[in-house]
Amino acid sequence: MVPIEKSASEAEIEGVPEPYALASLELHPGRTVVTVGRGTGAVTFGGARVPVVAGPCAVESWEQLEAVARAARAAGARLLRGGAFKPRSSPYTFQGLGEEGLKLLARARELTGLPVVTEVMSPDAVGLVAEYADCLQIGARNMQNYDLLRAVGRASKPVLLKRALSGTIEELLMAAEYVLAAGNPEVILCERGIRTFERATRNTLDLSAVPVLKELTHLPVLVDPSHGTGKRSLVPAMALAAVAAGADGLLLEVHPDPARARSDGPQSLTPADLEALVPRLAAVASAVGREL
Ligand SMILES: [Mn+2]
Repeated sequence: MVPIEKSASEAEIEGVPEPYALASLELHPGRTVVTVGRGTGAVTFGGARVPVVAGPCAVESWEQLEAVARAARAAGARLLRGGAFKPRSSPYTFQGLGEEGLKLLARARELTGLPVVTEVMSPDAVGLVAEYADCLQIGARNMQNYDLLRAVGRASKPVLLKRALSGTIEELLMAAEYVLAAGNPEVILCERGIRTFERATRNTLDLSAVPVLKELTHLPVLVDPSHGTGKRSLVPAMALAAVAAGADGLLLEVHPDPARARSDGPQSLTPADLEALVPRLAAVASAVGREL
């Protein structure tokens, strides 16, 4: 049993009515800019730029990852995503390559210079994933896994925290608070669609969460239109809308051969789709005073 550490800030936040005092904009001077990666490849979230994070849902093989990584780099993406540990809805579908997938991600970073973000599913695996990844992703299904939130809160890598399928904005901020309170100030939030009655899309992408979060927190906010819609044809429109709404970055699933993807093929862009989308995103970013 890991002892629960008291945060250093506990005293100063005493008496503060908000349940997410550290994440709150009201109690924080200015916006937080989170830097992922080091050196020339370092990418910032929460500043003037709106970086694109691209990559496959799951790392399947070196051939697949290399193709996506090269395409992502060429199209202007700044960070490579890819799942090595996959929390799948069915226990009988592809669960990821595990540590082998992490090694492939590190190899892809070496090849392209793009930092990598990948999901960590259990507190025990945080050390391992942090050895390879530049940013630790907490998946939607783990947004309220408090042991895991505390564990990444003790890590020295930035955290990308995805909103739960049925998580409210306040619950998302309280989840972020766990990471911050455990001592890690580098948290990036991600809206990825919520579960509603609507079945035309896989989830309902809550773009209003972006301006709402901007009013409530100083943390950067990403949008994932791939999981948000579940359909390739809808991803570009919602990606453009996300940038217009003030998102601090985009998370896009890209696969060299979506029809053969081992997970989330129907929502994955092809490299050509990504290449066509990026200049349009840059135009919208420019229209709202940002740049890609
Ligand atoms: Mn996926």
